[in-house]
Amino acid sequence: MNTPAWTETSIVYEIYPQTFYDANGDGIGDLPGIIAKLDYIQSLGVDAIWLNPFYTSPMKDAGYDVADFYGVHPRYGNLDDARRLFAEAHARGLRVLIDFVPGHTAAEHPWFQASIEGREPFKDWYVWTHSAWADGGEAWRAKMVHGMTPRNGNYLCNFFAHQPALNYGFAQPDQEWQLPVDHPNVQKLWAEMKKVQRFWLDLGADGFRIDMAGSIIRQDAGHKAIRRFWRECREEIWEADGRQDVFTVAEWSWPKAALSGDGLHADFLHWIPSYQTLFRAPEGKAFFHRKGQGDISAFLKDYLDHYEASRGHGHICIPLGNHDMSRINDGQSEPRELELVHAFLLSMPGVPFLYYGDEIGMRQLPDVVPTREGCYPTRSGARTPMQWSDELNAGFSSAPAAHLWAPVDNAPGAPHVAAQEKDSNSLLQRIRHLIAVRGSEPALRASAAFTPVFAEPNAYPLIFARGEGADVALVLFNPADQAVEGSCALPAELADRAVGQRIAGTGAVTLRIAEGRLHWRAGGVTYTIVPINRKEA
Ligand SMILES: [Ca+2]
Repeated sequence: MNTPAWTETSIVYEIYPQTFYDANGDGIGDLPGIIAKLDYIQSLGVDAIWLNPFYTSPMKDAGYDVADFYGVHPRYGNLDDARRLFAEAHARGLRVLIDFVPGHTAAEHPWFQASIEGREPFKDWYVWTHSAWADGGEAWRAKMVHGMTPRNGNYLCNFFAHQPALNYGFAQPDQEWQLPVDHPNVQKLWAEMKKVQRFWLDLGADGFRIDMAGSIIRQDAGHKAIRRFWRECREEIWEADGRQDVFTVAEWSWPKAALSGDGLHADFLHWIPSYQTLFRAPEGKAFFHRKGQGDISAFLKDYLDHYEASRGHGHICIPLGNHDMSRINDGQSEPRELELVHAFLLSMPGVPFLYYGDEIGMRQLPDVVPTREGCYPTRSGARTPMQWSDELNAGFSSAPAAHLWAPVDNAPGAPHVAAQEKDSNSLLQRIRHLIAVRGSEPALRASAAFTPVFAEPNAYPLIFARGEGADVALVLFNPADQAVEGSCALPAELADRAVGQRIAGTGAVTLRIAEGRLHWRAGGVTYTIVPINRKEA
């Protein structure tokens, strides 16, 4: 496997720094606050954390608009705090992935200001047309920003207009303003962005979640140039200077392109239409919904397509949630449903990523949350402060509520850590158990085989097998709120086995193997993870 060995059993916990824990009482979470909560994170049983950006930034996109890749925004702390966070995490056996945002900068970045002024080499570090009257033609027009600078040209932006795209070159340039990837100034940007990575690894970071990793090089049919960039990063930075365990996960969402075995180690899979059919389809049409009107087949077809093409080259990570999506708890979810989706996250191949607060069932807040720093709905309702206790501001901050970066969910019954720590059957405790099972069960390792057993269109349950040889587990999910019963033929490799004791699950589920067939009976909203062993000869 072309991934660091530690990722085989690893789970990553995503932290949104501004709303995790506020150590100095100014209403905004910070790096010392994360350090203060490392014991809690360790207690979950996760192996690593991913921090959303904490770079110097004008904060028009909550830090995804970087003004200095080598600096920490003062509201989060400073470089010494970052260094201490890495060291304190390592002391607890936790690794730290930071967000690397290679595709663009803030318009306030000194490089962009130098680019506007036409200074070498920065003049070519952003994508400019050659005249303020040239919009680049139909393919580019929509993302060209006009009339905002004195430079006689228009610049390409990636997302918001204040995020000018960095210029990694065009693999097949076809207009005069499009520079090739081997243009000397473009290559100087490549070198600089490798230097950024080396800087943070030297400071103690263990890897990167890479923002929009698939789109930094343009007109790149077959993804050859972009794979070259990430391969060079791996050779020259991630695996250089004695480093062995650096882990990178792409926000690309096309694993069969992203994972080549010699570049990026992992890719999220969430920007495909069928992802929506898993958890968030409207009107209860998601597969994981108690209405039982979902269909797993579209997602599974896409998943297997990427899985088979990328197997052995890296991990596919299916997030339940992140800072860009609505929370998995839409406000209607029951704890047993939330346990089920986490069991899915923790039983699929790849590296599971857990979004802060989902482990206690924090709710998506309605769109009344004020827009701040580019957090438009529905992002805003998923970025509210972590709920630690029933104290002031749910224990997130000692600041007056009006000073908080985002409002706290203070509805009656809003979940918090302190209460769930005391309840042995809470969602938090059940997810802790699942994390422990995931970490110790060979059949659930990241690259252990995935074999669908029963996954029919418009039907429940979903049953698949993980692992091979001596270590195989069957996993069944029945998210529908009605019992199911049935049977199907098993693949030959699985047919001559006996069902063992279940290692995780909820509700009444029975599985039986007889004469090469699997028979199941499962109550509503249930799941089971159970080893199946070869029969004694
Ligand atoms: Ca603070």
